[in-house]
Amino acid sequence: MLELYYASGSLCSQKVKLVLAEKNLEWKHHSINLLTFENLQPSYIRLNSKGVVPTLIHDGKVITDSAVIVRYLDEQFPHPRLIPDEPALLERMLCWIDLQDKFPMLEVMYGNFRGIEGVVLRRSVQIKERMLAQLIQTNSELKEQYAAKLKDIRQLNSTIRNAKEIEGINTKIEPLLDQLEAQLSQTNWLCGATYSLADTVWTAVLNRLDELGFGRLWENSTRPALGSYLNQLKARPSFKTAIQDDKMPLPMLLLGLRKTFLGI
Ligand SMILES: N[C@@H](CCC(=O)N[C@@H](CS)C(=O)NCC(=O)O)C(=O)O
Repeated sequence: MLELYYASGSLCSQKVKLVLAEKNLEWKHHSINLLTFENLQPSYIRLNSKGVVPTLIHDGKVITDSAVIVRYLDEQFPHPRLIPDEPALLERMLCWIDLQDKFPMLEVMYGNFRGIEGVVLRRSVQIKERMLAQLIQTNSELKEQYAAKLKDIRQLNSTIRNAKEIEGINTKIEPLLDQLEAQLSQTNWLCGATYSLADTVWTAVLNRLDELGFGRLWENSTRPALGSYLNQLKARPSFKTAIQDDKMPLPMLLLGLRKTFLGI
C-alpha cells in the first residue's frame, strides 16, 4: 500500500523514514543509488520530475517533497497524531518545518563533508552536470525536466567550489541553533509539550549537522537545551530504524565508487 523511493544516507529520505517509523508503518522499499545516478533515469524522472528522493506512492498516488509527504502521512495515518490540533501550535509547527526546509542544507553538506565522503560527493556533482547535459540531448520528451535540473546542479557546483560562499553559508548555522535553543529552553519539544512533525524533521537535520562536525556548537553546555533535546531525539526507536540502520549496502557503495572514479 505504501512504497517509498529513497536513498540511504539522504537527509530528505530520513525525514520521511522517521515519520514512517514513528507511526510503525510497513512500506515497500525502493532503494535509489544516488552515486550511480539512478535518480536521473527517465523512468524515475517520470515519477519525480525533479529527479530527487524521496517519492512516496500510496494507493497509486505519487507524492513528492519530504515536507509534503510527512504531512500527507500524518493525515492518512493519524496514529499517533504528529500535527497539533491547536491552531497556534499548528502554525508554529509549520514555521519550524519551513525554517529547516529553506535552510541551504545541500550546500552545507556538499561544502563541509571532509575525507573520502566529501571527495565522492563533490565529484558526483561534477559528473552529474556532464550527464545532465547529455540526457537533455538524448531524451527530447524530458528535456525541460533535465534542463531545470542542470540549472540547479550548475548553481550547486559553483557554490560548493567557492570556499568563501560556503564560509558565508556556515555562518548562518549558529543563529539557527540560537533560535532552537531559545525555544527548547522553554518547552520540551518544538511545539510545546508534545512531540510533533517539527521534531521529526529537525532530528534528521541536527543529526546531519552533528555528522558534519557542528555538534561542537551545542556540546559542552554551549547550548544545553539543544544538546539534551538531540539526545532525547536520538533515544527514540525511530532514530535507530530510520537513521542508525540507514547504511548503504556495500555492493551499492562499490558501484557508486566505480561510477565516481572510473566513470563506468
Ligand atoms: N525539497 C525536496 C528536496 C529533495 C532532495 O534534494 N533530495 C536529495 C537527497 S537529500 C536528492 O535527491 N539529491 C539528488 C540530486 O539532486 O540529484 C524534499 O524535501 O524532498
